Amino acid sequence: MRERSRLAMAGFAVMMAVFVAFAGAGSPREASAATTTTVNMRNFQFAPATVTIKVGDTVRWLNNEDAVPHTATSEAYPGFTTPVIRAGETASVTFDKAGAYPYFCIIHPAMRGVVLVGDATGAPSPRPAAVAQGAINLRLSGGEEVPAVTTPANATFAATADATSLRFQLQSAGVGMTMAHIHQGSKGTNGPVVAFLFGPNPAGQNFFDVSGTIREGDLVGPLRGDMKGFQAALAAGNLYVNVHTITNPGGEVRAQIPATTAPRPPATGSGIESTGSNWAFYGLLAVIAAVAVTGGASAWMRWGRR
Ligand SMILES: [Cu+2]
Repeated sequence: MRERSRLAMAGFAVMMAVFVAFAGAGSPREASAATTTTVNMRNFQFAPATVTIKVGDTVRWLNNEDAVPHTATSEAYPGFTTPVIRAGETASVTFDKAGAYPYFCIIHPAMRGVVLVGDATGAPSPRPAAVAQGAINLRLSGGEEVPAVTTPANATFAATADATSLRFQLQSAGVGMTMAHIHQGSKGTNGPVVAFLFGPNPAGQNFFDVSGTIREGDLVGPLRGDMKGFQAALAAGNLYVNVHTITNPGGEVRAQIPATTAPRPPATGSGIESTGSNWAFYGLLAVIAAVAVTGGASAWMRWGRR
């Protein structure tokens, strides 16, 4: 009897051991246990730029810079965004749906990455083409809004005016951007729209890069069909560039076009002449980027002007 019960107990122990081992190795729950993958933000890059995870896994971004803040923000709106991650800090996002999630840093839009969840495939979106240099070169900020807006969103506006038109490129990064305009108004005041730069896209998007030419027929509002009035407002420093978002429909980032950058009569032999070729070059880059981005599974991307 004693021998028997010992054998029985040994047999039971072996069975339990086998069961536990099997359960540990083979149960679906154990196999799909959620994991966390770390992406470093370092030297203005996401490293690795591409991560592949399972549904339910988490990506944790770690800012390894000495001082520079970053975000990880999906190109699609609403998608996801981390808060601003300062040096030494982390932020995490858990992905509950399979798919490819291209993302970027709102503060440094050339930083590009992609999270592939499940069987999704893809690559980070191409970096945006550089912003052209014009006679007017502005960086938009929330601080210039009236009242001021606290936001990591930012935009870069370059333009060159002549007597009959204004050529521009506007590159903007923010959450849920719907429209961008030139408004009439002095610094510290809000005024009406006089020209469209981007949108309207009521659905919102988190990045856009548009370029175009505003001519007399494009002017609206109080300056409708009035290029002379537009030029006068430009010369007086009475125009500003404004990007609107779903969160801040009155404007998220803004920059006044200073009077000092108003168009001058074309000076012979001035450096301005050479900007023509730059515009053509950057325009081509922008078109290539646009085709690449819109062709690359980014159905949310819309273009306000052609
Ligand atoms: Cu950044």
